[in-house]
Amino acid sequence: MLPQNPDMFYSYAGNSACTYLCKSQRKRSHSVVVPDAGESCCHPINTGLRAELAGDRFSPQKYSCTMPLTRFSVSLDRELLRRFDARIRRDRCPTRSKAIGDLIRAALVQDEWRAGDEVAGAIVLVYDHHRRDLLRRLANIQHDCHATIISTQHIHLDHDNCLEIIAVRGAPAGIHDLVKRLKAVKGLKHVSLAAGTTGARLC
Ligand code: NI
Repeated sequence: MLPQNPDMFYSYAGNSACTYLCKSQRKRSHSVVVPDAGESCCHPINTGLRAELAGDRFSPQKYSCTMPLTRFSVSLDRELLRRFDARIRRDRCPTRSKAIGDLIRAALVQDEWRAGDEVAGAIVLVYDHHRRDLLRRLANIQHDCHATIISTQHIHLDHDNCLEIIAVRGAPAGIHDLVKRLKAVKGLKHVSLAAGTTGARLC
């Protein structure tokens, strides 16, 4: 079965080629690019596609999921493992393997930022739009950094307060520079950066 409400299905082939398949496209033509037999795929959607399309023009073998997994044993302090398991339960993480994989990916994303690779993320601002000159200053900074900014979303939280989410992509230095310039603006109640990734180097 396919997931209940997927806006977009994700198919992964090899290390670099990603194919996005909209639900509507699938219904129209099934014209999807799928991993060739033997290539890696790492998303559960492939299982769904396999079932969905098995009776159609694609053979199930074309979707065979051959993402290599490696088992390894880890020795940990008992108390450390107990706390880790408690955290997994609290976060409703289904398995230790997933939890460890998430930690590794988070560390690799930090490496991307340190190494100066292309990264992506979001800057969150909260401010009172009545503050004198504030909107003009924010607009000037964002225009100066337009190459880094993908989009900006503005939400009117209440009569006074605004939430602004600035999606960014590019070199970490450029993003940090933008954050510093925003933090220097007087009148902002909150500035934070969610340091994410383009996902291109992760699986
Ligand atoms: Ni507003």
